[in-house]
Amino acid sequence: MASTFQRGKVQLVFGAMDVDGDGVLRESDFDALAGRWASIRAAGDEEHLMAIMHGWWGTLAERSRDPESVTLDDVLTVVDLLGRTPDAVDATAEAMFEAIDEDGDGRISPAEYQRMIEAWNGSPTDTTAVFVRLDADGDGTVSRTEFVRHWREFWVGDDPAAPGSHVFGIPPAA
Ligand SMILES: [Ca+2]
Ligand SMILES: [Ca+2]
Repeated sequence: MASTFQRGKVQLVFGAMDVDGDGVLRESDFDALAGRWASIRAAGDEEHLMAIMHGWWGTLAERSRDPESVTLDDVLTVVDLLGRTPDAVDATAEAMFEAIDEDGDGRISPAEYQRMIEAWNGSPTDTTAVFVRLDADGDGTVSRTEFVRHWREFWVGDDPAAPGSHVFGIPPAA
């Protein structure tokens, strides 16, 4: 079962994915999110991004009570399942890393990270402070290893102080 903090964390990302704001996730939300992200990217790889976002949608929809619309409780159920299958979490981390790393140099730059957050939030966001914490070794970029660790923390962990808890912004404290 998810703790209050975990629920708040997932609610934050759920709100970002619910682009039309009707309280459930539909395939159209993922199309809109991918479109919004593609439109501000330097990469110009809309198809690749669409494929990744549809992968996400598939993961959620196939475990949802109604495969056409996914509720917050459905997402929490998926998160619960992911917590018991570390390989599945790592697979989504790899896919997300590929999506964020627009220029494919194997590192997430501050600008790449900011574009991801702004696409997901749908508004300008100052990501400087969070990025510094995500860049654990302080080399100015988030490596694949750093990202996978944060991603695991975000979906499986329950520590409000962990940098990984802030991958999608600052969730409400427990
Ligand atoms: Ca990069
Ligand atoms: Ca780093």
